[in-house]
Amino acid sequence: MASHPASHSSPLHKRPSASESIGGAFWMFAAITLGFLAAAVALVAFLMWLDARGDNQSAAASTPAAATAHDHNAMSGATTDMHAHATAAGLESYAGAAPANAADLAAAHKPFPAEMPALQAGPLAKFNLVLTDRTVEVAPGVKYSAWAWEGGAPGPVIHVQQGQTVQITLKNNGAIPHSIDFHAARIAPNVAFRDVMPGKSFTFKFQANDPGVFMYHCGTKPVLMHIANGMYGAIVVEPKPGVLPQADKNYVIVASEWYMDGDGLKTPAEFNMTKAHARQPDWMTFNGYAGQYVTHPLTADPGELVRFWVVDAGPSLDTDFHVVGTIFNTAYPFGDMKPAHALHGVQTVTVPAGGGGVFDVKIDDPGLYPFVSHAFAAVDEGQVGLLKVGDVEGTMSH
Ligand SMILES: [Cu+2]
Repeated sequence: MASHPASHSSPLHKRPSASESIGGAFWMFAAITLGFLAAAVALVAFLMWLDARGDNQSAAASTPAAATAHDHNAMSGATTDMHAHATAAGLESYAGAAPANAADLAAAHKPFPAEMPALQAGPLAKFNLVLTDRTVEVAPGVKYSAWAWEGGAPGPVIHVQQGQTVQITLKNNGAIPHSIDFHAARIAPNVAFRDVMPGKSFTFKFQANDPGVFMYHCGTKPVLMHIANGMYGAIVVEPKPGVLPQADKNYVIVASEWYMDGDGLKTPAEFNMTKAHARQPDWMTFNGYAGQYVTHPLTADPGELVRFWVVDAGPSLDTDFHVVGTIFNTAYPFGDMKPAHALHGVQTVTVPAGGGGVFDVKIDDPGLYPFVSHAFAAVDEGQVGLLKVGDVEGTMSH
């Protein structure tokens, strides 16, 4: 794990402001969190930033996180400590579990593509979705025996334009019946969302008249288990042209929780219903893998309009979406895309389980801007990424 020269973190030093003076505690939390995620270089940047401020108190308090980042064995020790005080009947936490080579695994991980795919031309957009039982990774070295999609969890991002007819073909390659429920549809669920037997396919259509970003998921009972096992994804119904300002970058983020019966390091973990009912996840992720956009940041150029299309798949916890270092220029709470209903200049917006939200930011100063669920247990458990604005260094990917 290489350390990086001080100059790499210089964008973080720019323009000290009043907001930085109240941000010390926040950055301490962020540093600790990123340590668990083995985002060593981001940490180094944070620590250098703290050092540069001459804030001895903050720097001293961050030392354990720094040790964690530089010493894999120390990381394992921290994990053990975390377990010790998080044990209750049936609720032992595996949050933060990590193998010795977690940092290497995080760097080698191919991130889920957050970039919104292109539209299909014409009035009909067709999509093939394949459900399958497979092992996925939800954090570096942490395996989970999922009911998911060919590509893992979440399922592929579906992008259509308001007014298009959407044709979905669901193929069930899993071992038990599954189904698919599209929140973007106004359609009889007993017909369109019915169970599909193993080995069978089912096709249905709906017209995407309501713009926004919506969840799709398996709706077979117990739904809690089917969603928690990975059977969810996002569909973006883009408003008709001219309704929204043109975005330079469009990123789709699906938040979710993982409830595990083991740490997943040696053998894949499986679903734990007791924890799911208690709403005590082990990991919380953006696009299925803890901290993947810390090591592989999303990018934008300074001054570009970046639009986040966020779905919270749950199954049970909300996501409080926030971008550190900026303020939403425009927020479309709940995915209501009417410009007259939008909010401006707000800091954090809740995306409810089973709901969506759309967020525009425009950042002029180059730097690394974390995006998080600001319900901070979620950050510790993996709902954190970086938006890299401009040509700055200081990430794990280089
Ligand atoms: Cu299912």
